[in-house]
Amino acid sequence: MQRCDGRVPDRLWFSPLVVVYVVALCVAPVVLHPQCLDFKPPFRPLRELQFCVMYKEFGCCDYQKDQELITKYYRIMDNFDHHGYTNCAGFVLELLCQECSPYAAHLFDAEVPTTPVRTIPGLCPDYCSQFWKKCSSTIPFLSDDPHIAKVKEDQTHLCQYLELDDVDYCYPHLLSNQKLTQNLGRVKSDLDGCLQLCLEEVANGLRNPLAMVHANDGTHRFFVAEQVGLVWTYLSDRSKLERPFLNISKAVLTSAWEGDERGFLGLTFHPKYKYNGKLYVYYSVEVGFDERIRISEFHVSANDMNVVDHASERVILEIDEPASNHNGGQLLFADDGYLYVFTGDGGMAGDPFGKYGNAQNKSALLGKVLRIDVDDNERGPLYRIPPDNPFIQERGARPEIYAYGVRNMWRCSVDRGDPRTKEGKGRVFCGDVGQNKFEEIDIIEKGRNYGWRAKEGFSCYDKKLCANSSLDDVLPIYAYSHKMGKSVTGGYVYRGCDYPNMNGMYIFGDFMSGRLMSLREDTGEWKYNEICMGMGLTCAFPGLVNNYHQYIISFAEDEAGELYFMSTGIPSATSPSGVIYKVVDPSRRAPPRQCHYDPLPVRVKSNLIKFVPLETLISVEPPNKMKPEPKPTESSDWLQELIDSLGGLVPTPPLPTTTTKSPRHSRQNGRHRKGKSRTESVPELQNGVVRLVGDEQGRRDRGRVEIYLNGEWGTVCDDLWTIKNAAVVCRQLGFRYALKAAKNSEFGEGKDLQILLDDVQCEGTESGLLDCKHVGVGTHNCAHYEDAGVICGNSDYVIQV
Ligand SMILES: *[C@@H]1O[C@H](CO)[C@@H](O)[C@H](O)[C@H]1NC(C)=O
Ligand SMILES: *[C@@H]1O[C@H](CO)[C@@H](O)[C@H](O)[C@H]1NC(C)=O
Ligand SMILES: *[C@@H]1O[C@H](CO)[C@@H](O)[C@H](O)[C@H]1NC(C)=O
Ligand SMILES: [Ca+2]
Repeated sequence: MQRCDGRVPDRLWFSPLVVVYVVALCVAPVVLHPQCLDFKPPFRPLRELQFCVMYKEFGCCDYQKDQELITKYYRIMDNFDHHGYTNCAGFVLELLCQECSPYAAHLFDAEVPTTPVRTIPGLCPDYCSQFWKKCSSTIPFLSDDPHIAKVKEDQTHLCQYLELDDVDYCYPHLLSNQKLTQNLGRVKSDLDGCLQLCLEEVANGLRNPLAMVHANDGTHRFFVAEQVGLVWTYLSDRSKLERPFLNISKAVLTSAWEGDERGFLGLTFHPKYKYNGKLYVYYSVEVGFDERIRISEFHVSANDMNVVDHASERVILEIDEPASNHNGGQLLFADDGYLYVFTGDGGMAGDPFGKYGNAQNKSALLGKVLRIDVDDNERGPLYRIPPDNPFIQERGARPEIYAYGVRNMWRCSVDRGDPRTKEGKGRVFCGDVGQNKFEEIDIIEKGRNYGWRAKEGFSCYDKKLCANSSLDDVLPIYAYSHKMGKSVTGGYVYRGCDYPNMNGMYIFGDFMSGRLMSLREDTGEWKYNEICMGMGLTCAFPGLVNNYHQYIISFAEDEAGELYFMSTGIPSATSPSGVIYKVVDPSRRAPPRQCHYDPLPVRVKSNLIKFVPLETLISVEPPNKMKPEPKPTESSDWLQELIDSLGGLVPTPPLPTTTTKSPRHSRQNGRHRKGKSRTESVPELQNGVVRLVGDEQGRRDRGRVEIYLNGEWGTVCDDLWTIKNAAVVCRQLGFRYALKAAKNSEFGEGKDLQILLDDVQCEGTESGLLDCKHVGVGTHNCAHYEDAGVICGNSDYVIQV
C-alpha cells in the first residue's frame, strides 16, 4: 500500500479503517436558535425600518415586510376611538412586530414547517394578563384562530393558550434574557472558541470529488471532477446532467487503491471562457514506463454547451514524476489572467532528488508554482512566458517558475477581495502539505521561496539548508502540527453574499483528521479559529445538516462566491461516497433579495438527474452548565437599547439558569445505566472495563476515561480522541450517545495512574474500547495533559425537517 514513504501519512494516505461520519467535537453553551418565520436565520435589513424600529439592527423583517405591518396596524387601529388608541396602540404594535423578532419562529411556534403557526406570539403570563385587561377588544383584529375566539373572554384560558412550552422565549421576557440576546447576530462559538457552522448537502454519490469549479459564464453551473477522470455538469438547481462534461478516464492514471495520489487532479476555466470556450486540466498519465503529470487545454463542444470537445485536447506541458506521490494538482487563473500551475516536489519523502531536492532547484519544474500565458496560443507556441516572470534572467532557471520551495500544495485559491472595499483581492492562498510535523498555509508571492525542504512550516527540516543565509524564504501565515491533522487541504477566503459574518474568513481543512479550520486577518496577524458543527438546535433549519464525511478532499466557490467543500468516507477513486457540502452560518444571513441572481439559461441535451439529499441532521445535545456561564459582555447590545427604551413596560425576570428546548423537540428519557457502575462493588474486574472520573460535581455521565487492564486502572491519553471513541465508551457504560469527546484533560489529569491506551481509533460500533485499534497497552507518546474524557447522554432527540 505504501508506495510513498512508509513513515509518514501523506496526502491521501490513510489507514484501512473505514470511517463513515465524523462529528464535530465541540459544544455550545446553550441552545440558541434565532430563526425567522421563513425558517431561515435573521438578518440586518438593508433599508431602515420605519415601524418595527426595535428590530432595525437585526431581525426578520425587511423594509417591505415592515411596511406591510404598518398597513396592518392602521387597519386595526382604525377600529378604535381615542381611548382605545391610547390604551392599546402600544400592545398592537408590539404584538405585530414580533414577526420581526430574531426569535420569530420560536415566538410563533414555527420552527417546524409542518406544525401550525400561531397567530399571536407566545406571551409571558404577566404581560398577557396586562394585555387582556386593557385591550382584549383588539383580539378579534389580531387573530382569526377559532380557538382564540372561543377563549378570548376568559383571561386564564386565553393566557394559557398564548403561553409557550419553552418559557424562556415568551414575549417580552426573551428581550431581557442575556443568553438569548448577547451574541445575537454574531457567529456562534462554543466555550473553546470553536465556530458553530452548519452545512447543506449539495451533491452526493461522487467518487473522490477533488475539484468543483464554475465557468464564470453567468450560468451558475458547477463542474465537479472525480479522480478517475470524469467531470460532471450540475445546473444551478443542483440537478446533474447524465452525460459527463468530460471523460478522459481512459487516459488518466490512477487506481482504486485508497491513497493513490495520482489521477485527474485539477480543472480550471479560462477567465474568458464565455467567449473562447477554453478550459485546462491537470492529470497523471503513463507514457511508456514513465509516469507524468500533464496539463492540457480543451475546448467546449460547438454543439453542446455541456460537453467538452474530446478531440480538442492540446498538451500544454508534461513533467516527469519520479514517484507516485506529491503530484501537485492545482490549476488556476489569478487576477493577472495567467495560468498558475502548482506542482509537487516529485515524491518519496524529504524531497531527495538531486543535491538539495527539486523544490529548491530552479532548473526543475517540480516543487514549484509555475506561471504561463496561454492566451492567443492558436498559432505558435502553446504557452508563452509572462515577461515579468521572476527568474527569466537567472542562468539555468526555468522561466516558467513564479515561486519555489513548494512541497505539495494541495488546493489554492484566489481571494475575490472584500465585496465593498476590494481589500485582499487577488491574493493566492495555498495549503502546503507537510512531511513529518507541520502543515502550512501560504500566500503566494512572485519570486519567493516557500522554504521546503529547508523548512517545514516554521521549523527547520534540512538543518544545513535551513542555516544557509541565502535561503531568504517566506514563512507561512499559519502552520499546525500533526497533532491537529496530517494533510492540509487549502480552502477559500469567504467572499459570498449569503453569510455576512463569514466575510474575510479563510476556511480550510485537514484531509486526515477531518478538522475544519479558519483564519481571519486582524491588523496584520492571522487569527485561528476551529470550525465545529452546530450542536443542539443550532443547525435545525430545513435542509441543513451538522455532520460530514471525514476525508476533506477539496474546497470550492460557486459563481456567486458561496463556499463549499468535498469530502468522502472512503477515499478511493472508485468509492461513490463523496459528498459536496455548502457552508452555512446559522447566526445571520444577508437580507432577502440582496443576494439574488438570475442564472443565464442553459440548453440541456442530456437527461437530467434530480438531486436527492441523503445526509441528515444528527442530534448532538449540548451539555448545559459544563463550565461557568461566560460573564455577560458589556458590549452595546442592540436589545439593551430596546429594553431601555421600553422602560417599565418590560418586567425583568430573574435570569433563567438553563435554556431548554421545547418539549416538542426533545424527549428526555430517564437516564438508565445498564452498564457497570464504578460505585458497585464488582468482585472481579474484567479487562477493558471503563469508568468516568473527574467531574467536579460527581455526575456519572461525564468524566475522564479510565480503563482497567491487567490488574490496574489507567488513563487513556489521546490528542486525536474522537466522538466515535467516545461513543464506544458511552455505550460500554450504558448510555446511548456520546455528546462530546473531551480532550486535553478537560476532566483533569489522572496523574497517579499509568497511561494505558494511546492512539485509539474506533469505528464506533465496537463493543468496548479495547476492541478499537490502538497502540500496544502501555505504549504511548503522550502525557497526562492529553487525558481523554467523554460526556454521554441518552436523549433520542431527533429533529425532523
Ligand atoms: C467514460 O469513457 C470510458 C471509455 O473511455 C467508458 O468506458 C465509460 O463508460 C465512460 N463513462 C461515462 C460515465 O460515460
Ligand atoms: C536540478 O534539476 C535538474 C533538472 O531536474 C537536474 O538536472 C540537476 O541535476 C539538478 N541540480 C541539482 C544541484 O540537484
Ligand atoms: C547557500 O546557498 C547558496 C545558493 O543556493 C549556495 O551557493 C551556497 O553554497 C550555500 N552555502 C552553504 C554553506 O551551503
Ligand atoms: Ca514553507
